[in-house]
Amino acid sequence: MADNFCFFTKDTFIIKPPKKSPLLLRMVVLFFAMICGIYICSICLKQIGSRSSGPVTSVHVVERPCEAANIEPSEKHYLHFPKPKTFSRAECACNPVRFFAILSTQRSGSGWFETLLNSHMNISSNGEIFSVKARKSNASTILETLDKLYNLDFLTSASKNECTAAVGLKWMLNQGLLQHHEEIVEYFKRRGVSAIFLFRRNLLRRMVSILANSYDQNAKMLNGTHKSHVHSPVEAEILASYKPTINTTTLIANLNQVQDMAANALEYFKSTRHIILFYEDIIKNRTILNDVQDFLKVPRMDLHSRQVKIHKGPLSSQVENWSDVEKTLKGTSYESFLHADYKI
Ligand SMILES: *[C@@H]1O[C@H](CO)[C@@H](O)[C@H](O)[C@H]1NC(C)=O
Ligand SMILES: *[C@@H]1O[C@H](CO)[C@@H](O)[C@H](O)[C@H]1NC(C)=O
Ligand SMILES: *[C@@H]1O[C@H](CO)[C@@H](O)[C@H](O)[C@H]1NC(C)=O
Ligand SMILES: *[C@@H]1O[C@H](CO)[C@@H](O)[C@H](O)[C@H]1NC(C)=O
Ligand SMILES: *[C@@H]1O[C@H](CO)[C@@H](O)[C@H](O)[C@H]1NC(C)=O
Ligand SMILES: CC(=O)N[C@H]1CO[C@H](CO)[C@@H](O)[C@@H]1O
Repeated sequence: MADNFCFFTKDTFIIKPPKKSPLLLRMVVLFFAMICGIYICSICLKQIGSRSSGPVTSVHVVERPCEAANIEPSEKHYLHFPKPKTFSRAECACNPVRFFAILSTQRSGSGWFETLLNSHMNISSNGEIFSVKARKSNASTILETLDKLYNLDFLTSASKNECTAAVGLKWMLNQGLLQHHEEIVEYFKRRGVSAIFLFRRNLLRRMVSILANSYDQNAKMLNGTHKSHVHSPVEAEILASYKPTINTTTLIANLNQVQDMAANALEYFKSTRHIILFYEDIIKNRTILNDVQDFLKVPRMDLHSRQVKIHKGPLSSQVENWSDVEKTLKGTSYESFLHADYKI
């Protein structure tokens, strides 16, 4: 700034008064050079003064935009350097941050999956932010909320420190995601948000989990408190002791609806950067969690969760009217749901 100012004045003086004596002209230029010199010195002194009162790195951040080293040009779109309003990223101000969203349906293991991700020191997944009605009331409130989240200013118990390298949320398809898919897909592409689809292969098992969870909302089987996720085998056993009755009249239509919802979501979001995961596959093969960490480009770590699976063993022992359900699904495309069991 100061340098440009000096050049500018020099040039204008050389061009404008061509007939004055060269000595006078030189004196005037010298005079301005002196003024400039004093001005620059005073600015420098001021900066040195403010530098000694704060950390040197933070001055650098303001002056120079962060640059990610050794990154392919195609990857740059997915890297961000947020400047949160609520705190300072301190020594990690120039660590790149990636944006993600776990897109899932209720009772598909996304709660468990999210606790696994949050056990990573550099991942911050902030839960079902859009379970709150006001935030999903229209597309603009949704995008505003996303802006706040991805700027690291959405403070939840999952918010990490300044060294977060991947920030995201858990988003159920029926929480405004499908309804406002056009604006959200546009946002994901514009800001480089990566989608992690998490579905359940066995939708009949999912239905059992939904019915049992919904029953417990009233029954409160664990000493008068309702729990959707548990941390001990004893609690899991108590919750699993309830055997729901499945309405066989609406069963097929219900399964169709859930399957269509997932298919629609995949179709809408197919042009975003995404990965598709199935709960059953992760249960069987934990190395899939390495694929997820690679997808988020965070260093690989051992991920862990304290949550305990509620419904185990054969499905036939978990449904009150199993023979009816069997009859209804035999010969349909859902027949495999009757047989698929976990071996754990
Ligand atoms: C979206 O909802 C918010 C709050 O519910 C409201 O203030 C705002 O006017 C709405 N915007 C549009 C474009 O409908
Ligand atoms: C992860 O967090 C640690 C400690 O908070 C930090 O030193 C490291 O640079 C972070 N890694 C990335 C990839 O941001
Ligand atoms: C319920 O309460 C009893 C006694 O207060 C306690 O021993 C038991 O562990 C509790 N059970 C659960 C599932 O919290
Ligand atoms: C099954 O659902 C249908 C439609 O909601 C309802 O009319 C019927 O009474 C239900 N059957 C049972 C056994 O609950
Ligand atoms: C487990 O998952 C990894 C990564 O997705 C895959 O390479 C491997 O073949 C899987 N192993 C089994 C036994 O399915
Ligand atoms: C509500 C309902 O459909 N109940 C039936 C569940 O299945 C058993 C047999 O497995 C029937 O006896 C019930 O009437």
